This record gives sequence, structure tokens and C-alpha cells, in this order.
Amino acid sequence: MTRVAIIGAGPSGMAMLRAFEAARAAGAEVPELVCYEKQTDWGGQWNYSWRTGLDQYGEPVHSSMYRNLWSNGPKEGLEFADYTFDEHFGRPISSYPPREVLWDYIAGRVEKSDVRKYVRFETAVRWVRYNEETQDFIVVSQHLPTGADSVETFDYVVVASGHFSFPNFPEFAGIETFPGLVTHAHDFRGAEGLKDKDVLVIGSSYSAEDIGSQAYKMGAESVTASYRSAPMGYDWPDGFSERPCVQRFDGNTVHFADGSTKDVDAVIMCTGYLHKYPFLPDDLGLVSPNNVYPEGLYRGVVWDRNPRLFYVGAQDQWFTFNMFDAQAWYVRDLILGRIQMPERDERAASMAEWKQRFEAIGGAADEIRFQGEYVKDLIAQTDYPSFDVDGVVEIFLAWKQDKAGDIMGYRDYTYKSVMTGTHSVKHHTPWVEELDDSLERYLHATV
Ligand code: FAD
Ligand code: NA7
Repeated sequence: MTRVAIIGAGPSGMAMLRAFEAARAAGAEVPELVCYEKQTDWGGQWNYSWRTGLDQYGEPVHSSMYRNLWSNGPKEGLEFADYTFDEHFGRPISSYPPREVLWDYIAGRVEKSDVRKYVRFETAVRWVRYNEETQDFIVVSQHLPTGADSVETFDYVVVASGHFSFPNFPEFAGIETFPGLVTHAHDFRGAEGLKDKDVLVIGSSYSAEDIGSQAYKMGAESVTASYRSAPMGYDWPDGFSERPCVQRFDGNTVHFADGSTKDVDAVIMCTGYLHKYPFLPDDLGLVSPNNVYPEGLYRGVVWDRNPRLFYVGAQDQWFTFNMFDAQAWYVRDLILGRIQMPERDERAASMAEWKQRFEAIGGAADEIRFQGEYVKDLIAQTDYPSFDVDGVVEIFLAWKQDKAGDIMGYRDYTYKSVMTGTHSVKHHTPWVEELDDSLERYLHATV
């Protein structure tokens, strides 16, 4: 029987499991699946861990999420086409739920599909090697609680291990003698300790924006965000400002590229993540900056140098959960032989065409449209329930505008689902005042 290894049971790996289960439920014969997950539960980033650094087994902690993390885009942009928010919660909820609520939603779908039996929890993949002679993969894994290792053979491997876990940690002159907290967004777990502090966040993307906002929300004395390429440019509240690149630290004084200085108590590097796959040899491992079209992946999922290896979720993400579904259904159909794997020339021509489109991208709105076109391209080829992808693009564009107009209040805005037509409802408490991110309070409290 054909055997498929899935590495990771985050949203991408769970989409893969759901895709195969949907085919099985419809009467198809599906391959034997083994999904390796090094954590004790599924959900990937959404499965919060208080730990930082190494976990109880000495493994690098995967989680980069933190307390009080609320969705940074409207949930109407990520809704599954085959499992809606209405189906899960039974009533309209707000557009920007907190982490635990989204975790509940993702898990609810796969709990219903009875796919937990395919997942080997607390089992880390250590190494993958392709055997040219037998045309299959050897996967070496280790069960963390017992230390027992296992070596197994698979016809296909799907890499779904995420790419927001290994921090990109740059060097700055003088930082080695900075007397306060120096950390990376990956190890940030909450801003309560930043109350009354002067905080520096380095970076100008999602993490800088949100961790800076968390610090502000929890009562930081000041927040300074330092950008390398361009400022975020929001209309920040008093006490929150942007400055150009950090040039050096001198004690707790930061010197910026415009000659200005600022004394700070804490430095949080929101400088992004590395694509890192320590279990892959270099001929199988993706090397890319964080962008919407990583090189070497035919249709964004097939490892062109060895088309028996797939990546799900390797792109920078505007679309998330429903894009992982589009990818998973497509990969499934390649494995099932419902879609013929194109020859190398055809793959090269397709990649060249998409690369050209990628290089023509001029800004965030173009990126969103590009990713929408990509999702449509995949969905058209499988039986994943078709949905109004252009409608989702419009929601993302509206979100960008709402955010530009109201950075501390945009999470109180509401949008309409393209899946169900349901208009979300306002959360009972404005985001900037809400200090309890529990599912219990979100779903059951009235004030
Ligand atoms: P992950 O969620 O990273 O899951 C990968 C899984 O692989 C993990 O469970 C990990 O334990 C496992 N794994 C890794 N290596 C191994 C190994 N060697 N062996 C076995 N298992 C392994 N998206 C949104 O849509 N909205 C948001 O608001 C949002 N906020 C975010 C905030 C932060 C701080 C971060 C870091 C990401 C955020 N994202 C958000 C994006 C998020 O990455 C995706 O939503 C989603 O989690 C990606 O799913 P994934 O399965 O590809 O990867
Ligand atoms: P991103 O989106 O990859 O952004 C990384 C940011 O870090 C970006 O602004 C970079 O600036 C900046 N950066 C990188 N290296 C440096 C150095 N050396 N100096 C200064 N600034 C630097 O990562 P995020 O963590 O924000 O977001 C990743 C995911 O987590 C995302 O899906 C969110 O939902 C949560 P640049 O603009 O390239 O000059």
C-alpha cells in the first residue's frame, strides 16, 4: 500500500489529514497515513505553550504565540469552505477571535473527521532521506517520552512543519552589554511585565505591530518601533512612535539612523523567522525569504527537484487556513493520481509564469490579489468546495483600510462571511480594553 508521511499537525498537516479523510468518506481508497507531531497536541502555532527555549524533552519550543493574541486578520479571510464558523459555534461570533477560540475551531473540524488516530504525538522527525534506487523515503523519528526511535519507509512526504518558529536574530553593535531584557518575538509570551517600561521593538511587520500594541495595551511607558525598510505608518496613540534603523546600543541608550537616541528598558526583536528544516538534507530543504512565492515549488507545493516531496503552508500568508486546504486537496489528488504530475518542462514553464507575476507585485494589495489567484488556481483542480475567493480578497482589502484608519480599534470591526452570508457581531468589549483572552470569557461573558 502507498504510504504518506506528514510532518507536523498544525493547520497545514491537519488540512492534509482532512483532505484524505474527505476522499475516504466519498469512497476512495486512500494511502496509509502517518502524521508526526512533536508536541503533545495538534494545532501548531495555535497550540500555545508557556515554555520558551527548550521544552521538557530538550526540543526547541515550536510556539511563537503569546497570551492575549487575537487574530490579526478577520476570521472571514481564513474560514474553511467545508466547515464554517456557524457550524462550529452555532451562532455568529466577532471577526477577530482570540487564539484559543481559533484553536477550538481548527480542532473541531478534525475531531469530527476522526483523524487523530493517524497522528503520532510527541514524536519528532529527525531525518528524511530519499532512496533513488527504491524511489522512496526513509523517515527517522523519535518518540520523545521514551527516546525510542523508528525508521520507516514512505512513498511520499509532506512537509507541514511551519516556518515561523526559528527566529531570525540579527546582531547590533553594543547589544551585548544592554542591561535590560533582550528577546525575540518567538520567545515573547505576554506584555504584562512591560508595564511602565520603555520598550523597543525592532521590525515593521506583524510581530512588531502586534507586540508593540500589546505593550501599549498593558501600560508600557513608551513604545518605539524601529524599521529597516519603511515605517508601518499607522496613526499610533500617544507614547508610540516609529524610528529608522538601530545603529548601535550604548548601555541602555539606543542610537537610530536619523541621529536620534532613546533610553529603553527592553528590546524585542520582531525580525521574522527562518525557513529551517533541520530534518531535511540540502537537496530537499526549501531555502527562501518569507514571501508569497518561494522558489522551487511547483504550484507552491511540489518540490520541483523531487516531486514526491511536498510543502504545505510554506508561503508568507495573507490567506491561511483555506489556502492550506486548497494546497492539501491538490497534493492529495496528485498522490491519488487524480491529477497527473506534469513533466519537468511543464513544471518549469508554470513556475516561470508565476514567478513573473510575483515579480510584478507592487505592494500589499497586489500580494493579496496574487495569493487569491493562487488559491483559485488550486481549487479549480480539485473537489474542495468552491468559494468566493474574490470576495475574500475584498475582505482583506477592507481590513487593510480599516486598520490604516484605526490601528488600536480595527479588531472591533465586523465583516460578512462569503461562506454563509453571516455578518459577524461585535465582541462585547473593545479589543484595547479586553484583558481576558479566554474562550470561556469570549463565548460566555456578556460584559
Ligand atoms: P505551524 O502552525 O507552525 O505548525 C507546524 C507543526 O509542525 C507544529 O505543530 C510543530 O510542532 C510541528 N513540527 C515542526 N517540526 C517538527 C518535527 N521535526 N517533527 C514533528 N513535528 C514537527 N495566521 C492567521 O491566519 N491569523 C493570525 O492571526 C495569525 N497570527 C499569527 C501569530 C504568530 C505569532 C505566528 C507565529 C503566526 C501567526 N499566524 C496567523 C500564521 C500561522 O503560522 C498559521 O495560521 C498556521 O499556524 C500555519 O500552520 P502550519 O501548520 O503551516 O504551521
Ligand atoms: P515578517 O513578516 O517576516 O517581518 C519581519 C520584519 O523584520 C520585517 O519588518 C523586516 O524588515 C524586519 N527585519 C528583518 N531583519 C531585520 C534587521 N536585521 N533589522 C531590522 N529589521 C529587520 O515576520 P513577523 O514576525 O512580523 O510575522 C511573521 C508571522 O508571525 C506572520 O504570519 C504573523 O501573522 C505573525 P524589512 O521590511 O524586511 O526591511
